[in-house]
Amino acid sequence: MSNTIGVGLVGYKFMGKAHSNGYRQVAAFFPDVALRPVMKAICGRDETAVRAAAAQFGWEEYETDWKKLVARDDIGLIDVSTPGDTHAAISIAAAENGKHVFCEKPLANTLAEARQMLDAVQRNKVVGMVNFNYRRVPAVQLAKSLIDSGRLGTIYHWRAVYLQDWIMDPNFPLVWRLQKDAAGSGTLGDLGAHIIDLARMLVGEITEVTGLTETFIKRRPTLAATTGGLGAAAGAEMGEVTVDDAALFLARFANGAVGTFEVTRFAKGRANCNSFEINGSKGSVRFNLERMNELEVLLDDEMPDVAGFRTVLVTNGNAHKYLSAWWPAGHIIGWEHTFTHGIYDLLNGIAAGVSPAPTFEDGLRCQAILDAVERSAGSKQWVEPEY
Ligand code: SOE
Repeated sequence: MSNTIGVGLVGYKFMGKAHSNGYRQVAAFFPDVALRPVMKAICGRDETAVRAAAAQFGWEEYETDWKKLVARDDIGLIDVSTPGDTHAAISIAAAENGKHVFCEKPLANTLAEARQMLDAVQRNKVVGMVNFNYRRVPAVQLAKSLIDSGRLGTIYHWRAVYLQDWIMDPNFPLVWRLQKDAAGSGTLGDLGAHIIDLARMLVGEITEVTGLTETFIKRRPTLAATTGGLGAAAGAEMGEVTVDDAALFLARFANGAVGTFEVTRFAKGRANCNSFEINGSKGSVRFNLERMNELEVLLDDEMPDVAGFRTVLVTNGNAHKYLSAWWPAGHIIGWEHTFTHGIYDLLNGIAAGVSPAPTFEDGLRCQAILDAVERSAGSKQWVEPEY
């Protein structure tokens, strides 16, 4: 029987639900996990709603004040699943109280906040991990192992898009993700952060960027109510959209590769298309989250008459990290599993006293790139990230 750690989760909506599921599943499917999470308390300001969430997701108790949560003696890990404007305050307070921190992406709303957050976890010698969950899709891991073992050769191109369409209706209201004060930025931070993180993991560090951002619908009805997931009901007033609806940028990598990034919530028909292609001197890979158990692979070592992309079904049991924990080969997994994989690595990291990647340092580097893209969009120049 492994040791346990008390967990306190701030946020009970979309991400709170996804993270709760991860804590519930992890020890059942990964019995070797070094620390078993005890779901002590979930926290939110609306008492009726957070009480219902505690019961629904399986938390022992609830709190309505995160300051109380981060001070509790029975809690060793604070999970920050709130909008970006509270990431810094909660994470820093948690670290100052000696708690390990698991924070939703992007790490912060500004580069300055990200620096303070990294400093807080380092100074207090606690584990800090950012939930860039797509790192732990088995097909993405397969792409990484092909790159790391040299089978794609020298990497020349990174080409990534993250496309959604859930706010195309002009009557869709001003949810927090459309307000700069709450979210920091729009598609750039929400979706761009994911593909920046994947690019850093798969290709390497980014040295300069040039980009643009656009807001297609500048005024929307104010928010009357959230209705679950990303859904929301519109009120009667109108308000200003203060973030980007789309962002595009070019990048140069330290290793000589070049990349393109495009993110939007206005790609009609694309619900959650997080996709990249990588081209190397000896091969290429292509991934699309909408077919997340597959990786398209082309390798030079094929017979010329049958050479071409092949679609690899990434489900073969022990061959890939994480998969053997779930089901027999051929029984595919889904989006929610990526959260459990991250939580598994997080708990093992805490037991070993090591922050698993993506660390707060990774979160800071991603934030520096987001910041550089925004500066470049303003100046219409190439800009270097301020790491
Ligand atoms: C909404 O755009 C959203 O839920 C993001 O916030 C998530 O990070 C992404 O994984 C899916 O889309």
